[in-house]
Amino acid sequence: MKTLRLILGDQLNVQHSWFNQVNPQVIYVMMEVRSETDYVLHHAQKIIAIFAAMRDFSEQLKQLGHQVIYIAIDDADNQHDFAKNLTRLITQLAITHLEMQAPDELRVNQLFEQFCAALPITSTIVDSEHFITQRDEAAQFFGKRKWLMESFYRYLRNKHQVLMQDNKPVGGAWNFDKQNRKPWRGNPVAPEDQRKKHDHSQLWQSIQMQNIASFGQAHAHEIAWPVNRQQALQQLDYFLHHVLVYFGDFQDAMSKQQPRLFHALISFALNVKLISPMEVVKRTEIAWQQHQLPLAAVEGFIRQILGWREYIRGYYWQHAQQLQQVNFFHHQRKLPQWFWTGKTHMACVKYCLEDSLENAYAHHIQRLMVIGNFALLAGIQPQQLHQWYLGIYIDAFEWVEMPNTLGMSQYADGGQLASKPYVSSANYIDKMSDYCHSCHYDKKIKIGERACPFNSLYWDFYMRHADKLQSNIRLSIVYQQIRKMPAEQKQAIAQQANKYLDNLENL
Ligand code: FAD
Ligand code: DLZ
Ligand code: SF4
Repeated sequence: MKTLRLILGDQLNVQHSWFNQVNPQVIYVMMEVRSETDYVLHHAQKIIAIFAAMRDFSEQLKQLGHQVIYIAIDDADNQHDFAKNLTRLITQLAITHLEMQAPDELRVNQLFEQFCAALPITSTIVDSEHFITQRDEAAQFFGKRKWLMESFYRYLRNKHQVLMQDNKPVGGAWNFDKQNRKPWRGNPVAPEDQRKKHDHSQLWQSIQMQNIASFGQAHAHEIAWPVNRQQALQQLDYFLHHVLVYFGDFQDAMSKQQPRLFHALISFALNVKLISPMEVVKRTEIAWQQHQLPLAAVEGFIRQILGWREYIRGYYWQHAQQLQQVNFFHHQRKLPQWFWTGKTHMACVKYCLEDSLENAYAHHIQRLMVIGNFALLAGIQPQQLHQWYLGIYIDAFEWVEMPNTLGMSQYADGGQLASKPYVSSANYIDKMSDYCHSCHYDKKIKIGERACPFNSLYWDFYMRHADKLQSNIRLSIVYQQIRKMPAEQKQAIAQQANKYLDNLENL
């Protein structure tokens, strides 16, 4: 049986059982195709890093003795479509069997299901051997119950005996999140970016020669994202041994001095499968023992990987079809033009957008509590925002980006993923960051020329959507406060908010 095995750009898992043996009857194929570069407008660094990682991976496989066909973006016979390139190779090489690893995205999954069904040869889709859970494990776990990350996380801690002792959580509690919400005021000093920069200017040139549209800063001569397993493990080890100690405390902090703060910067490596979530968890447990790290930091970090990441994936596979259209609040406003330039007077949004455009990265709280917060308060059409998030972040693949954007950040699924909308006024942003000092707007003011837009928009959001939200028990304090507000104050807030909403482009 002459077998062709397709490896996608986010399936760079050298530990996959496919590669245990060299088989002369097996040919691997990888391809840089316009169907993938163009399905959304991508950040330049994302295209460069994916192609660089794919190229590195194919070389690694060749060195291990495997046969690999690599179709580069500028190859003359590249038809820029998975199905077309595969069809050509199947005929040219007289292939009798096709294999691929299960894709992580519904669009690509459907494409291959249709393609394989119409093939005159046999085909098999195998597991990608990356995730800790099966696609439908969360759906089976919850059944008809309300989805809640914490319960799935506890189930996985138990199932895989992570941070467990005598079947109880170590430290006597499952979750130490309350200890994890400190602002950062410059102490301890945040770590320098230790990642080795690599030069991919030539690759960037060939991408540009193909007129592939992109945005954001390419910085092709100094790409910092790990493009092979060795670089990814180096970054992970550096984080575990030098940075994790502060991760818990400052997980939610934001600073214009130090955009990355104490985050791991491993999402790209994880999502293209250079490293696996279980090995990250295991290495974290070992680092905890070796360095006697604070349990709150270790548990908080493990919860992101074992808890959130697996939960989000399960949620995606259960809801992917509906998520394409959800819009619980019927928000229809256009994404302001300055999302692509960072040119807004709101300092917090400006810094977070600039970080994102510069590095194809912003950390979780910047994505959730500044950019996403603003978009939800401003009533931006959620799918437009989803396209933006999918394009800009180095780690953005639909299975993880879409539930985070539409579910967690925009509450567009009506609260199936999150138990309340993640919105705030200036208060929270000021508490957790140093953004407000340099802002054109005044964080303390709700009404008036220089009033911080987050303030009026926050209250207006809850007043506008009272019919949908006021019965939510987690929002009872908010609605108590609204009920106590004098009518004139409510009116003034609504007027101020409308002024801003009518003028989003100039905020
Ligand atoms: P750290 O903060 O150091 O966390 C460690 C790891 O935990 C991350 O690498 C990631 O693998 C995992 N993790 C943490 N939170 C989440 C989460 N909510 N969902 C899934 N995994 C999580 N993450 C992506 O990987 N891809 C995305 O496209 C993406 N889009 C997002 C969009 C929005 C609106 C929001 C609010 C969050 C999004 N996230 C996404 C989650 C999170 O912001 C990133 O995983 C994180 O910022 C990556 O940086 P890091 O590796 O430094 O993470
Ligand atoms: C994101 C991306 C890009 C930009 N380019 C390619 C590509 O040329 N070839 C490829 O195999 N994969 C690419 N990817 C990643 C795919 O979009 C990803 O594999 C699918 O979305 C499935 O998750
Ligand atoms: Fe953001 Fe308002 Fe603070 Fe300005 S004052 S940085 S807009 S929260």
